[in-house]
Amino acid sequence: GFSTTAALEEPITPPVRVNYTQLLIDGKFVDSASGKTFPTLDPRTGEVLANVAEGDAEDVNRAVAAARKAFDEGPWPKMTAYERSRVLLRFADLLDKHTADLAALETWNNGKPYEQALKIELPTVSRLFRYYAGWADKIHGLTVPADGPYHVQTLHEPIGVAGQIVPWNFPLLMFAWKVGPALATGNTIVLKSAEQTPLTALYAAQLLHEAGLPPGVLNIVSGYGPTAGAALASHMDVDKIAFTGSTETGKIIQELAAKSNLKPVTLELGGKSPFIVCEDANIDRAVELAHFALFFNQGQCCAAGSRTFVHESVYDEFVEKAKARAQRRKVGDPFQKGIEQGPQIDSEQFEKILRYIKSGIESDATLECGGDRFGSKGYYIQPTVFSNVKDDMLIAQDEIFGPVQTILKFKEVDEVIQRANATRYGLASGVFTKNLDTANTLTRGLRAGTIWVNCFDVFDAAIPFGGYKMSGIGREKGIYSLHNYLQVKAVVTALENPAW
Ligand code: TXE
Repeated sequence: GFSTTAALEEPITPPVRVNYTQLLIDGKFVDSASGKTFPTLDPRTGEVLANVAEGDAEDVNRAVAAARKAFDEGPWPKMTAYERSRVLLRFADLLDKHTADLAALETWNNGKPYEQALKIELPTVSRLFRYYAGWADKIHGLTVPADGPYHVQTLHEPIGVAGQIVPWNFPLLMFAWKVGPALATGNTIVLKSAEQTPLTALYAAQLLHEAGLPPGVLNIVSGYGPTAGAALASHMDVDKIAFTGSTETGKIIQELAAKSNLKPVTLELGGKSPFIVCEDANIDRAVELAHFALFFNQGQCCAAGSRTFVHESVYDEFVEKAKARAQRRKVGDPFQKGIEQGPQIDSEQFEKILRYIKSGIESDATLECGGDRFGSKGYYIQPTVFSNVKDDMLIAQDEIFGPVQTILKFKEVDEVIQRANATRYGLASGVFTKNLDTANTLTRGLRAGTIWVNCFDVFDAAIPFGGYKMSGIGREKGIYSLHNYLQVKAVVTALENPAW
């Protein structure tokens, strides 16, 4: 029951222009060494939005050299932590001032609803920088009571030049998760944005410089993974690499890090997160939350609740309501008011999702609604719901990364724990129950980095996030992320007078 809206055929002109398209190296916007550019697209139409400087190994070399110099010669790592925090706070204020333009550019380049970018994501980004500004001057080591006549202390020092590779699903938020803790701890950075969405990282980095960031501290190289990304991961002068993206690419990153200089690696990878609805749950709320857990951001969330397990006693009612909710989902031009779902990011993801939908239809799963593209232009997909999904079906195993909800049936709590854990992933889980004992059994039994109980996608800056198993290594956000960017130095000083 979908029809193409006029807005889909005639995209709304966004209230913003593309302001920066060059690489940002040593505080200056520059062309790539090769002079090459690549097109970045408007996912509403697939048309070219802007041509962006294409960085590769040589540009990564230039950027790393600038970051190295800024680290070794300062002032950034040697500045008082209070001064660093002031830069981050001024940046957060600038983000708030530019929030409408940044949100519009994010929507234009990514396809996410403008209201979502404006009201949810941008405030989360500036909040995160304020959170890490608060940490900057509260990082300190320990005095250690060792045996013998020694005074022992640990110094927590910045790790050096951080390489950061981010994906396209939340371009600014992923920029924030990476850049916030690395700057608060006094590191310098070379960040490679995703080739699909290079624009807002350049804009934000420019604002950081306006806030007083010294040149060379944050360098942005736009470009492709196998060229610019691989050069960064394998660079001998990069001291740490942080990556968010697919599990396949995460393996490559770790391999490149190992084969070069053994730089420590943090990885935030894919997921197939269970969303478990117990028999005592408030069904209407569970339906709404399960819908949000899967369909938010066009289904392009690493934490998406992409296996909806529903207790058999409420299964039929749940499926009926989940289908009705998906059919009510407002799909259309993301700049239009009230739109809940825009286009997928690009043709590759669009085709991938349609292939999974086809595989679901060809299996014994029941297609409740959706199942095809939406409209005839751009990368829009109908909100799709499958019921009667079995654990061994491809749609229940692989990360689809699109608006495709799969609903499975369960009977016992122990059984659902075992089935929920029977995946190579372990990123997040949702648990919906009013029974405290059931909730406790599930939160202890599920093997995942985050368990949301009677809520989902709560991404406060203070809450650590990351994966068990093949969903990743390490944690981002909160106090945990600071440690990704710190070295521990033990200083052992002999005491002259053993009596001390
Ligand atoms: O991811 P890639 P893609 C999942 C999701 C999606 C699938 C593929 O299932 O359908 O991954 O998406 C850079 N060396 N997620 O192809 O390739 C790349 O340029 C160094 C989950 O977009 O992992 C980009 O900046 N870097 C996810 C970043 O890696 C390389 C978010 C992510 O791209 C590289 C995105 C290489 N050899 C996709 N190859 C999440 N966890 O949220 C690519 N890159």
